[in-house]
Parts: sequence; C-alpha cells; structure tokens
Amino acid sequence: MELKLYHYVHCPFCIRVRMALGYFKLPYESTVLPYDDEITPVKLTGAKMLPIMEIKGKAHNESLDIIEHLDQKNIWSISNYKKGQAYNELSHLLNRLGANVHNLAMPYWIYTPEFDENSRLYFQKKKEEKRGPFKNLVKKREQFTQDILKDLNELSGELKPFYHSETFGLNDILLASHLWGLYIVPEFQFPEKIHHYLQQVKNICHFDYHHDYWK
Ligand SMILES: N[C@@H](CCC(=O)N[C@@H](CS)C(=O)NCC(=O)O)C(=O)O
Repeated sequence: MELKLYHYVHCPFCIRVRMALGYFKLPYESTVLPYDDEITPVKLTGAKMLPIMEIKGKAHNESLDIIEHLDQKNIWSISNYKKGQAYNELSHLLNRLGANVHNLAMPYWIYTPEFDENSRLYFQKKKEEKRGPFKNLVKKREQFTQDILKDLNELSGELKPFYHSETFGLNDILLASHLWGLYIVPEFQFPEKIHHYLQQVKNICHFDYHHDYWK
C-alpha cells in the first residue's frame, strides 16, 4: 500500500491514524500541514479538515474510515463497531474529556514546533471564536484540570489493563489519542495508572508525538 498522511501533530483524530499506522507497522509518507494552509486540504477532499490519507493516490478523510482501510484483515470490524453501544459510550466520554482537554491544552499547543507565527495566529483566532480568549482559558486551567482528573480517576478503574478489556484494541487508540495532547501542558500530572496505560499504548503503536520534528 502506498500511503501518504496529511496531519496536524496536535489533532487527536490525526493521532488516531498515526497510532493505527504504527500498530499495523505500515510505512507512510508524513506531511504535517501548517494549520493556516487552507488550499491543500480543500484541493484534496473539498474540506479543510485533517487527517487526510492518500491511498494509492486517492484521498480519504474521516479518521475511522481511514483506519478501516488500514485494517486490511478487518480485525476491528469498524463498520459494525461504529454502530455499537461501546463506541457510543466511548464517544460520549471523548466528547466531554475532549472539550476540557482542548480548553486546557490549546494555549500551550501553539508554542510547540508544529506552529509558526502565521499558523499560530490563524489557529488562535479560529479557536477563540468558539472558546473565548486563550488568556481566559489559561486563567481557568485549574477548573479544566479538576474536571479532567475526575474523568481520569474514574477511568483508572475501568482499565483491565486496557479500556474495558484484557487485550489492546481500537478503543485504546481512540482514548489515548484524545489524552495525548495533555503531555504538552506544563504542570499537568496524569494519575499514575493512566500515565502507565498511555505509555503502554504508545509502545504498542510505536507512536512518537513529535516524530516529524525530533528526528
Ligand atoms: N470527524 C473527523 C474530525 C477531524 C477534525 O475535527 N479535524 C480537525 C483538527 S482536530 C480539523 O481538521 N480542523 C480544521 C479547522 O478547524 O481548521 C475525523 O474523525 O477525522
């Protein structure tokens, strides 16, 4: 398979795909797009949304649809999985966690090497339209942290040692992808069990967050 991934480093949906690629040990060409590049994604799929994966020259978006293509033996039966109760419940948790993780982490993500001056300003302006000024988000970091920790402490009890399971699976990719960006936040401390879990998922998926910058 000839694979070319267009992604943002901070984006949890892009991380999903990178984790799946690592899990299946599939080599791919990686392109981190600047967040202010509207032309490339629109030209490829008609929308400014990543991840986008070119498979044998054809562009695909939607992280789970992309992963379905990568799952050549259909071990995760993604079409059925998307219709099931487990996915529904996990999506609910990810939406709640994701909102708090984004509010807490976004003001810090923009100072990672994926951003330059222009893409930083573009990202901040776009996100502030929905969330309000980043400086106010930073002021509220204690509240976001507490809300995240409440979910993570509950989650600790649900790891067996993987999410609701003794074996690693797609749920773990979805969950870990949404939490990974918290490692960028100064002073955020994961509950020990969650940190250990995330490191396990990272190893299973041969995942390296800043791979494109720290080669
Ligand atoms: N449902 C999509 C969601 C992808 C998504 O929301 N991507 C965001 C980044 S996290 C994006 O590309 N946003 C572009 C923008 O808002 O300018 C998937 O699963 O791939």
